[in-house]
Amino acid sequence: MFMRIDHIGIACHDLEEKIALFERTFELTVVAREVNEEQGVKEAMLHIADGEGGGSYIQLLEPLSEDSPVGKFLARRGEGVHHVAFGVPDVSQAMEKIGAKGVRLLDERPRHGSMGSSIAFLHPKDVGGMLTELVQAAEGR
Ligand code: CMX
Ligand code: CO
Repeated sequence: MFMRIDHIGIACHDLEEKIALFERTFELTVVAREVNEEQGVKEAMLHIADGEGGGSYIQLLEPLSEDSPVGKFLARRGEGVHHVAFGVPDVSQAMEKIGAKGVRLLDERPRHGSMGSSIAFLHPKDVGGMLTELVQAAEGR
């Protein structure tokens, strides 16, 4: 069902500072910057590799407010890995399949993700404590 790891989401207080750190340390390149009001984040995607079905990235996330998912995470746990996103060919189909196994879906329907993708989240408590995102990349990416 999963094609690949699409991205690892990392929560941070200062997006510009962490972009500079990841560029300097791993020689990665920022390929997209976005504000996603619905998800409550300002974010940057840093490209790692291309593969069958799409690329893989590091997603750096700065919260837009303290009561957003990433804002709450930072207050409780501090900076670090926030979620893992799996690339799937069809996000609605993956939601249906995984939901039928008793895993709680945090989204009733797919939402807008980075770079034109469609995304949905699974409850971390139902998948071993790892907040999990399903990503269907935009056509042609
Ligand atoms: N990873 C692992 N566990 C997490 C977690 C995370 N990122 N966030 C919360 N949890 C845990 C909490 O520690 C808590 O555990 P305990 O009960 O043992 O303390 C439990 O989940 C429930 O937490 P909560 O108090 O209900 O936490 P929130 O109200 O913050 O909700 C969650 C958590 C996952 C439902 C919410 O963050 C959510 O809906 N996330 C999906 C959307 C999102 O994260 N968007 C930002 C990224 C956007 C993008 O990638 O594009
Ligand atoms: Co993500």
